[in-house]
Amino acid sequence: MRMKAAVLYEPRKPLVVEEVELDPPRAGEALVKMVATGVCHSDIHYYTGDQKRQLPVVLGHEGAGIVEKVGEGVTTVKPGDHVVLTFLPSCGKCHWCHTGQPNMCDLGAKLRAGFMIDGTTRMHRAKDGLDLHHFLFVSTYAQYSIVPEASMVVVPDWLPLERLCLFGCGFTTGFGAATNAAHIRPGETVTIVGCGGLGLAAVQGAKLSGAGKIIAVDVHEEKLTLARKFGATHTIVNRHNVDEVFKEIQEITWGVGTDYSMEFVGFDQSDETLDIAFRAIRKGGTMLMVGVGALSKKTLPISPADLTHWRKRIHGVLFGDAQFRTDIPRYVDMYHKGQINLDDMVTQEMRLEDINTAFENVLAGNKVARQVIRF
Ligand code: CXF
Ligand code: ZN
Repeated sequence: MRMKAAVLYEPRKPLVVEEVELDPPRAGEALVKMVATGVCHSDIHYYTGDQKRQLPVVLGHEGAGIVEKVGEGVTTVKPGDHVVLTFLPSCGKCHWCHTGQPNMCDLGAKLRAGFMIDGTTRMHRAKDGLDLHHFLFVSTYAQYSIVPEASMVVVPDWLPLERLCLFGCGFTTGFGAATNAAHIRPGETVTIVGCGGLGLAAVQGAKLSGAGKIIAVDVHEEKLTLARKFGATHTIVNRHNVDEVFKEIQEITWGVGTDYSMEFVGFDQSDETLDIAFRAIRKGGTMLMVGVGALSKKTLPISPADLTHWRKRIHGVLFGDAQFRTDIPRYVDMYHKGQINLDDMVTQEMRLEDINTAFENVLAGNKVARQVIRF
């Protein structure tokens, strides 16, 4: 079938929205009509070329849509089902899925190649048949996508997919970092560095967990205004002076530091943002590294002696350490009840044709929490 997709041919060159031929779903796959996709900041690593992928590629990994057709052997989704596409697959069969770590599923090893699980592509440029690569098995910057059963979670059909799509990556990552990985208890304190889509979801998770102090740090005042709306009790503008930020955190916590810090800065991650997160925590506190920084960066600005002397912990968190097959339906229910606010996280809605503007907005940093493309 023919559809439109946004294709990245070269790093930093505008994506081309063009006609693409899509093959039918094979065994274990489904054809999904995309209804909405969030523009997650992680795509920018591939756009800038900091992280390499096979090109040309159809990016996008925070989508939701409706199943139109299923391939052989598919049993957990059927035509008509509304689904959230998850940026990580979970086969339900491997060691990791069986030990409560679906974010570590063995299928993840096949994501980097840019093909479907069987090592082939379903997407070809319409005008000449040129093969296109998939992204994280979901390629959501397209009107339709072939998606493995392992990367779909069925959701109710009466809630807007323009909001539920955020559960496919950003919301689950940030909210899960606060509630699964940190497991914040009532009265505990947290510093959140970076208040984009993930950081704001973490603020919501911290608030719902009953955190005593939620200190949000960002370079952009607009994002701190949003953070306060979602429940931050204190906000600090990072004016690129770590000592100043540290001093403010010390004052807010009466010289103790926070129980947790979480770093969500992503492609702008730097020694500065990591240093803030490390210094923010108290003796024995835990720093969670959630945002994915540049692959080229190989060092942390942290003195091993300080780590030991202060008995601090550093913990990597992937996809919010979520049990996403059961957590996403739980979050859907919380959204339905008004406990989770997705509506105010979406600061712009756009069309697929606006994808390059959306990327520019992400790079500008101050303009958005989450942009959603509606098909
Ligand atoms: C990222 C993790 C690294 C690959 C791309 C997606 N996660 C969320 O944005
Ligand atoms: Zn993402």
